[in-house]
Amino acid sequence: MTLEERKFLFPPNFTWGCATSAHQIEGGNFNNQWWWWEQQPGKIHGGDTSEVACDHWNRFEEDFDLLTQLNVNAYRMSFEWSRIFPKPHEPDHDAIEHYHKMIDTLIKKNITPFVTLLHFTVPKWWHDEGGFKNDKKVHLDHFTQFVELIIKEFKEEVKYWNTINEPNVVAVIGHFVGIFPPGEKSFRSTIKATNTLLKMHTLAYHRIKKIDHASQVGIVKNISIIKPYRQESMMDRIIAKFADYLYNGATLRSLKTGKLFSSFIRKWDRLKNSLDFIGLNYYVFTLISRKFPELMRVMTDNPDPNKLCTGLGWEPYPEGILLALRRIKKTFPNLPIYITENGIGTDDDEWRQRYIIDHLKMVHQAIQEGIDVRGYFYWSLMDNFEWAEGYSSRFGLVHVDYNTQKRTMKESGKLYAEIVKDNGITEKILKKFPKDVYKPSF
Ligand code: IFM
Repeated sequence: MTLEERKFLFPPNFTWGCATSAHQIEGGNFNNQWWWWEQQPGKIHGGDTSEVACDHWNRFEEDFDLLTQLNVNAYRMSFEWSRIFPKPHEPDHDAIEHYHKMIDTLIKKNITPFVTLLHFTVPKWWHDEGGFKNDKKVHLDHFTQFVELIIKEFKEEVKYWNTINEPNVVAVIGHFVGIFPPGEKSFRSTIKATNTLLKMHTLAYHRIKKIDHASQVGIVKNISIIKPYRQESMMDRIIAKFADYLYNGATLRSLKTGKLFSSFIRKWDRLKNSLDFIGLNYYVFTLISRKFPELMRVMTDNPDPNKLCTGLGWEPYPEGILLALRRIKKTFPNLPIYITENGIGTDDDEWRQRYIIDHLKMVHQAIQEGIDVRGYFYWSLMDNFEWAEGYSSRFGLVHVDYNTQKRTMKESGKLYAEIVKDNGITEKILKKFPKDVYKPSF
């Protein structure tokens, strides 16, 4: 095949964007459960907090100019529930007004907003009422009230809604692995939280469609390629299967069948058919072993120094995004898919460039196979507060100096802008990055 032929062009009207979430960039979110979690010693790398984060709340105009420089036609962001309802039933109209200004700024720039309604954070008062382990109607009604208010406010401007970001991560990392709030290690709580999140998704989906039938509503699902650490160990193979079900399979199955997690008969009213599209967040593969105290690891315990391994220890696996897309297609043959996140947390910006190219090639292949991928959002627009990892891991296309809040476009940002402008990876880019570099360790 000649270089000329090896162009990876995407369909016309392909959605190109980048993604963020409110708590990770805005700063000043003191009314949610993450802020409470950050105050507890030892929970966040280096004792970092989200107090200022990227000060995006005050700098959004400057940040949205960066989107223009990146040539993107879409932007995925979240609205912070705890800003809008710092107290139950009492919306903060200034906060709503502020989000209006943000959305209007995007629209003036011809950038389509994709808004997430729940990206990990919930109001602290809601968390104190039992958070995701409480599925009583009166508790879930608070979320529905938030959703209803938001949709009524923004239905003219926002047509793409993500209900919940990564319900499996919220459930598993918060309730089974225990490094996100509420910090539990309980299988029972994990099941309960998964089911509550699925119920919240269902309630949100139908409420949005009732108010604005034309809007497109999806959920954002993180899929990791889960492998046994020791292929020869039957125990590792068994628990890898279990972990795959817990992390990947359970939510997909519930969304498809309408049956709640761990229930073979209990259907939740209207969960089935509650998607207009599905969002895929894909990053890495995960190794599972009885040897690991935490069971699941997104890293090798003895990384080969010749392999690419990020600051977080994550070892990229581009082919995994294709496998994840095929899995979604198999589960939901007719649903459009958006890649709502894909990215790498590293200070080595050349890796980021290779990561983007290698993953986009796989996305391109998926489209060739007939998988209906409508868009790709790089995570993240800029370096930000990476939850339990604090500021130690930089995912941005734009560098943020946390002392001065100065933003600087990285080389990867420039590359992404070129890819977006060309609607794909051209010969010129391929010449610069001629070969794939990642070979996974399993
Ligand atoms: O930063 C997170 C994001 O909030 C959810 N998906 C994974 C990203 C990288 O860890």
